[in-house]
Amino acid sequence: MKYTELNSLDSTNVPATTAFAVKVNGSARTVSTVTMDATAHTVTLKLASAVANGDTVTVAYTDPTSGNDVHAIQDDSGNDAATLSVTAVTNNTGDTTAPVFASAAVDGTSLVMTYTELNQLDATHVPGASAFSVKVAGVAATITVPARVAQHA
Ligand SMILES: [Ca+2]
Ligand SMILES: [Ca+2]
Repeated sequence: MKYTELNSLDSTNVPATTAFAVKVNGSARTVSTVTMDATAHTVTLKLASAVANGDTVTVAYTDPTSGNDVHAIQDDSGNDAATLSVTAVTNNTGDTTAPVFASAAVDGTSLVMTYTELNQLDATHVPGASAFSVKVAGVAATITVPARVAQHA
């Protein structure tokens, strides 16, 4: 979370972990620690368990009271940041799950192999035709066109 502030954020009197509500795919995820980088104006929440690639993540923050609190997201002068309602979080967690072969079908000269994959397949770095071996009625067939990767359905 990044805040705009002319001065430094107060990295000493940080809010309690319970002031934050993080949800992963709609389920609450425990916040273990809260740290603040005074000059970068960032509040970093460490989560009890890791978020996976493709998960939908939201964050919310509740200012402890409407008055001036000792422990809050605040600047060096003690001015508290406002309550933040449920806000979408950009998920930068990398994809470490490989595509899995699902099925193959042929229609005339087009042989289509379908893979299951949460994200898009890489249509730029495709394998060469030599990576494939196709037999028709037990006889090796020539693959004349480079393999083409299309978006999965
Ligand atoms: Ca307050
Ligand atoms: Ca304050």
